Amino acid sequence: MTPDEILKEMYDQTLVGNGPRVLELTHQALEQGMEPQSLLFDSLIPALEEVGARFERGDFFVPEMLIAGRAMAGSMEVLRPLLADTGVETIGKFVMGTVKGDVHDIGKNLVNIMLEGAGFEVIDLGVQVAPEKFVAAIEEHQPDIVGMSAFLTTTMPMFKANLNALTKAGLREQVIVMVGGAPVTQEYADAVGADGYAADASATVKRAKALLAQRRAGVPA
Ligand code: B1M
Repeated sequence: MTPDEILKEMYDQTLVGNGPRVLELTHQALEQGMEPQSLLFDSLIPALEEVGARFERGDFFVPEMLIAGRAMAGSMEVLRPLLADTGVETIGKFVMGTVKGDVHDIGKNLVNIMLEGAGFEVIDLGVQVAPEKFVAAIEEHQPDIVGMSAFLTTTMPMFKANLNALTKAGLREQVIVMVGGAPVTQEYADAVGADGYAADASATVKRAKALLAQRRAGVPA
């Protein structure tokens, strides 16, 4: 198969949630020397975007979203070490989690992979992370940055609840707070009082590095 044929079939098979075939194509693509980034950005992510569009139109339902998500996650397990293993020095510590009430984790996991690839040590708290769990993790790990993902308009308000919990615990000033997720915008991030927002995984890395450099230079975020 040519690289274009692989990307096309991987897209189609992710769309229908054929995990075993997506995994097979992932291995085949890598054996042929294709770039892991290309599999992600030219096939897997566009496929999930289409899944979302079909869900909105009522052509797909939750089970279809679930199996498509699983198909992508299976491939990401193979891609993870290739994307993250750049051998760079640790540049900072990042605590990351999806907010309470929200089970989406594919986007968060992709952000984690990119952060690790850029040299951040990432402590992943998983999904449905309650405010008190963010507080406990900051106390335990003393990260430079805490990252919160929300993928539903109904769970975005948890950012504010988390920030309030950090303030109450006396931790707000010691940690940079970044937020993100499909429905989140810069305006929303500003409104809840987060220090940083990014729209996708590579933008998160850029923004995290810039915020860290600012903080280390003594400039408030
Ligand atoms: Co759900 N879901 N889902 N879903 N799901 C969305 C998010 C939705 C947009 C679909 C749609 O309607 N078009 C919609 C939300 C609408 C809204 O509120 N605005 C939706 C809905 C409605 C729901 C349910 C409510 C459905 C239902 O039950 N009726 C339900 C909610 C469950 C819950 O959480 N309580 C639900 C459930 C699910 C599944 C479990 C079936 C599954 C999740 C599987 C999993 O994650 N393990 C699922 C899926 C797969 C999706 C879609 C199709 C794909 C999500 C995804 O992985 N995208 C999604 C549609 C879509 O996004 N187009 C949808 C690929 C991923 C790489 O992108 O997640 O955007 P993304 O992550 C990006 C950025 O957001 C950013 O970087 C990431 C990488 O580039 N980013 C950050 C993420 N975190 C960041 C943090 C940062 C910075 C950037 O700083 C800290």
